[in-house]
Amino acid sequence: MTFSHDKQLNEIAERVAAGERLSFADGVALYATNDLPALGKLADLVRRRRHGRTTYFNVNRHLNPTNICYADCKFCGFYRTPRQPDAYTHNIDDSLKVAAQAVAEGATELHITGGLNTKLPFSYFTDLLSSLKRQYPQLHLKAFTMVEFDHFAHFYKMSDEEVIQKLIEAGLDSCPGGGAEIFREPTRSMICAHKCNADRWLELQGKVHAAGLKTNATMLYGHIESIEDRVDHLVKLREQQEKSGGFQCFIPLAFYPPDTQLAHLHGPSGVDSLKTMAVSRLMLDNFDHIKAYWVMLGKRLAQVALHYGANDIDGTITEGGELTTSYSVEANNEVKMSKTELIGLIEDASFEAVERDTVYNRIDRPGDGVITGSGSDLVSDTIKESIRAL
Ligand code: V47
Repeated sequence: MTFSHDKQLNEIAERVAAGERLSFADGVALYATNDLPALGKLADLVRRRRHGRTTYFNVNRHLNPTNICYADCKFCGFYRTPRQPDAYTHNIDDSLKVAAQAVAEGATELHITGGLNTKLPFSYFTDLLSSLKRQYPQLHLKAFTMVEFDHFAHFYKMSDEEVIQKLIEAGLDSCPGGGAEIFREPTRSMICAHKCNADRWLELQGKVHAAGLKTNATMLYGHIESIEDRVDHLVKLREQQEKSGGFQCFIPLAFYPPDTQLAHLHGPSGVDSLKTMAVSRLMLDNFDHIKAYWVMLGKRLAQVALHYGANDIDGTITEGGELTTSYSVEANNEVKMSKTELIGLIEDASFEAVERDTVYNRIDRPGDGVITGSGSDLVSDTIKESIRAL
């Protein structure tokens, strides 16, 4: 029996089996296949070769210090102009309260990003980090996208290196992957004209990696971009990883249209999201981790995505308590999930749930019932054999 009825997918599968790097044309061909299960199987084999049955999750909390932003991105439902009634900027005490709640809920990480707010001095951000670090030294501070770094450098007239150094001195531990959107022009200018361009986003990533920090990368898909835009985005990330090597994780972000200037669009279908997860795993051969972000995918599709190349599942996970941040594709804008529910989703998909810290060290909490293990027994000797056996 052959791997797929899609001849081109079979050829690509052979090359994946041989450990060859896929080209831009291969990425486009992967998207074009109508054999979704075979595409998923191929991504799953690569995922299992790297991680076995392990699926990581992290107990974290998002903190958005301000929603005031001048960037006016067409896809964003979060930002406000300063005069809008629900515009806000947290003072440090407000942020410390969020951190206190996060710690009480067992979080090991705070994910901090916000709007480009020209009313704030740079010291607001360094004070925020240093206060959080002083009060909660156990919390990993994953903060600020490359778009925010670019804004800091221009607006506060500092070199990139100065910005990075001052934030690290204040307590910055790593950076999230936002602001990448879609790199290729003219799409990027059509959806986020006032954000830094792709070269700048990638240049800053290189500088942050050179300073010794790990970062993540994202891609916002399912709006006005083409398949070629997406594959170009993945190839650019792969090239940057070859140069600077500090990306730990890639997160494809499914566009959620309500309350945005693109609310007339539908967002990606389930099939499109699963294809995107699988193509990301196959193209990004130098990224260890591919994350399913359930807040945008929905819990059920995020669970299925674990069979399409994702080895990490993310979104605020809590032991309880009220959360009010952000918006979600889930019914009732549900942006939280208990640890028990998340572990259940992972195990129900036949994977092993492993709690991690931000930099992928395993966390074993006594008595929390997390089953750990490499799952290497389920990994075939070689991916080639697996494909041939099908
Ligand atoms: O850059 C904005 C995206 C990003 C919408 O690094 C939207 O671990 C969908 O980067 N529909 C910010 N997406 C979030 C982000 C992230 C999320 C989870 C984990 C990590 C990580 C990073 O959210 C933005 C943009 O691409 N976004 N608006 C929307 N309407």
